[in-house]
Amino acid sequence: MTTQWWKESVIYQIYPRSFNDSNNDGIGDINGITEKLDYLKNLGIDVIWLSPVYESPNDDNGYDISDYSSIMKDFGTMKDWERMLEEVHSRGMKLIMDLVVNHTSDEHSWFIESRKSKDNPYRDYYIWRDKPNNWESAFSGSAWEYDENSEQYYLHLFSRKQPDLNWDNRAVREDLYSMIRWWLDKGIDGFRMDVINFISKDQTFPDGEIKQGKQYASGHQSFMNGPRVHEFLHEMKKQALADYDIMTVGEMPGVTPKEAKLYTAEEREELNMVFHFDHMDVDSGKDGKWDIKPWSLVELKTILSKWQTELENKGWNSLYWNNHDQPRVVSRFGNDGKYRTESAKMLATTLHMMKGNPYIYQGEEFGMTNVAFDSISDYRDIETLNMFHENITNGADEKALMKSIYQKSRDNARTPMQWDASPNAGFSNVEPWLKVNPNYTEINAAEALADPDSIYHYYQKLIGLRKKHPIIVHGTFILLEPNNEEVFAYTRNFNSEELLVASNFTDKEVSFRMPHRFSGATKLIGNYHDTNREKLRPYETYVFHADAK
Ligand code: TEU
Ligand code: CA
Repeated sequence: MTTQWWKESVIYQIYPRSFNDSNNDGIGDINGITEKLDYLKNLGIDVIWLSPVYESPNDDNGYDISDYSSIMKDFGTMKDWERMLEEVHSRGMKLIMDLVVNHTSDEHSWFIESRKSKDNPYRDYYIWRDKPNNWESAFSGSAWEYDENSEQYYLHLFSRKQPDLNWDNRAVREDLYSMIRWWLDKGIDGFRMDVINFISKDQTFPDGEIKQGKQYASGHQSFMNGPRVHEFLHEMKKQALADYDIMTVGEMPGVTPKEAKLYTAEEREELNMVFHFDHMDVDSGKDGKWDIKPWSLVELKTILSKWQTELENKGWNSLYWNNHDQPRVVSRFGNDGKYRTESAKMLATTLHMMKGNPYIYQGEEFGMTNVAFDSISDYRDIETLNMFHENITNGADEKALMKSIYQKSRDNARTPMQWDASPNAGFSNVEPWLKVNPNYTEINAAEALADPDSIYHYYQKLIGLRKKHPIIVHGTFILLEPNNEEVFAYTRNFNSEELLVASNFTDKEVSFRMPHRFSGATKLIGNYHDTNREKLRPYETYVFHADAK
């Protein structure tokens, strides 16, 4: 019998490598997470999403798994993991793990076998062809790698050390389902599923269309939301997930609201919710994420509003600004200088008052910002490094590349958690695997905990509101003033209650007249000042609650 306990939950994502280093080897670890569980409980977190901690050679920091049922040595032992789970549950919190089954590491035993020969029993666990097509890898270069030994090419949508599994092979699915049940039997509370809408490929592997000036094509139309993806997810639900009272969220680059309804409609028995990427592309030009363009609030709120209204009563949204792949939102859509605190609170309010589950990424709760390391040698992310070296080879200007990296590199999210103002931000006693953001002396958890007016305490209040007011979980969403380029305002309606949420996304005072029906409403949160209720200060935000009863 599965309930829907997760619908009211606030989820916190931990990127273990950068969270807390308990044994001073410069790398975050599981015992380091256990040390910080009270910090998360006090914030009001219900569910922890733990990025991969399985055995991995770390080509993509754990998203390249070489053994699904053992813990990466850098992170600790299975005993450490079991103790952490016990401590999470003893605090009334839940844990979901990261399920990375579109691909494995090339050091996984299945791939080691598969590449031995064309007639090896594991050959068809992966995707081998005599000739490559023209698809590009997400991490630069061709999506196919030639294997000298067995004289064929294998597909890797990500790094060449992340060969794609062949989900069209039932044996692969059966092995994965038993691994999933093995983890669920250990007592976890669900999964975040990595690029799970990529698992079904058009088996003819057609060439894509190569854009002007590019060497490769994107194969997106052949593997995003592919021909058998719903069949596979429904089968996974029935054969691996249905007996457990858990939550599932699918990470789905390129998913549309129409597709999302198919993935998350309860009666279809696939997933509970999905992460879409539409709002993460508003500052990307036609050449993708590194081709940065100015973003527009009207475009951002139109996208978020579309997802709110299209999934109403037909699916379920996950709400996020940040994760380990995205730059820090206070630098991206807020103001990480003069108005860092105000804009972080404004962004949090805008997101948390919408319908769906809000996700908080480590450090977001006290306004950690992007980083700008002097040299490319300070960066670690494979996506960033491959893009840099590929473009330098093609004669790109280093300064321009570094500017794109400062705004979009995934390492912006992966600098060590800033716990306090002590050396290495209290993350470790030694130089960490990735440098700490130098602003840790002013921006850290200790400082935020000590300041009642901090971003941290504001997040605590926001999460508290969700527990108190069912309208936040269940109310319908209506966007106000869709063409207002400065203010993102919307209402939520539930029975006789109504919420008004208004946020000034600019560093100027702007006019925004509160609808008259809220004149007698109660302010739930926000440092609102204007008694005439017609102006918003820079990055000011508020939530008013009207109850027609
Ligand atoms: O990311 C999927 C994905 O689409 C990424 O390529 C993301 O869009 C890109 O990095 C944004 O710059 C998942 C994981 O979240 C990511 O960390 C992994 O690198 C990737 O899959 C492969 O497992
Ligand atoms: Ca460590």
